[in-house]
Amino acid sequence: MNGKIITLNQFIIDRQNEFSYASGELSRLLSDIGTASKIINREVNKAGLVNILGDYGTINVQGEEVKKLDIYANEQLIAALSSGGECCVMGSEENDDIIEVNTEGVENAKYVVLFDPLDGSSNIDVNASIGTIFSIYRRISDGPKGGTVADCLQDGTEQVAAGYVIYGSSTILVYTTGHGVNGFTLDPSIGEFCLSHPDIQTPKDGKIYSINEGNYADFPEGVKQYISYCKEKNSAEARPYSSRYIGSFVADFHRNLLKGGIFIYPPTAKTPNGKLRLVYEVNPLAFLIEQAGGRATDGKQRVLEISPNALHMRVPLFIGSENMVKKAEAFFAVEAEKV
Ligand code: P6P
Repeated sequence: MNGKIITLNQFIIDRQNEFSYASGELSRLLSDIGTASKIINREVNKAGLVNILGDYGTINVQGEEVKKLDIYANEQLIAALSSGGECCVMGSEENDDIIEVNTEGVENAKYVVLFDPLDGSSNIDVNASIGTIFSIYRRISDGPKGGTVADCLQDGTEQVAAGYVIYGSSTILVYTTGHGVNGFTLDPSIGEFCLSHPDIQTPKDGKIYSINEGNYADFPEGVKQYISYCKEKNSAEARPYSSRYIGSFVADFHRNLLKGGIFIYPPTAKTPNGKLRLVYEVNPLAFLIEQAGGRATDGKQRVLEISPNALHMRVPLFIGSENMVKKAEAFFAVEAEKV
């Protein structure tokens, strides 16, 4: 990159001719998400110091204890997206129902944003990486009021943009508008996300598998057999692979995106449809991994082609390096046929 600093906002503007539909509005929307994530980052970095740790005391729609940072991150994103004027409706992991936006007096807001404001929040208190995930669609409902549930339940193939922010040893924003995947590292000294990972392509093969083996007893037989395959000694095929599982989807995804690997959250007795949510966790990262040359399925079909039937719908997930996901699907399919 010949040492020239390219900020996120410069990059968005330079590339906005890539999307024909309301390009200026989408640029502003992406920039607003970048700004909100800088504010979230500031609080995440202070979490150990400021009394915002600990459980907020409420239980969210997922039945999980809500940490104060979840609420804070949710509020920051809702505020940024509500005031920007580009968004007509939102969906959040933290809100049971859609969040309508008052679009009266606003040139009809053209976009829909779904997000998980702070994924992996159980890791907040132990200083492990956590992340924000977002997914952007065109509005399909007619104005003039705010958007509808139908706007929020479009197939993943309809996404116009998607990305995540990982709050880790550094804070990195990774996004796509369907023309490749690019990553930007926050430089705190200038308060800007700067292009650091241009045109990310994920390796077709990898040596890392990410799955919570604590649920092994409940896994489908095909998944158990794939795990055994990962553990087998076969030096010609660089096996056994390494097991890496942080318990924070964005962190596990980001490592596998850059190094190659597979992340699996299969059906279990406790989560018969898997744990991860299709609309605001799986679809955005599936859009990214396909743009980076990888693959994302529920073990059978592309997750981007699964039609959401509810805002918090869960799906099983196999995501990562194309050849690894295909191998896992083969084991999964053989055993599924026997059932
Ligand atoms: P388990 C965090 O709560 C999360 O939604 C993802 O970030 C993470 O990958 C997954 O759950 C971890 O779930 O059941 O392995 O603890």
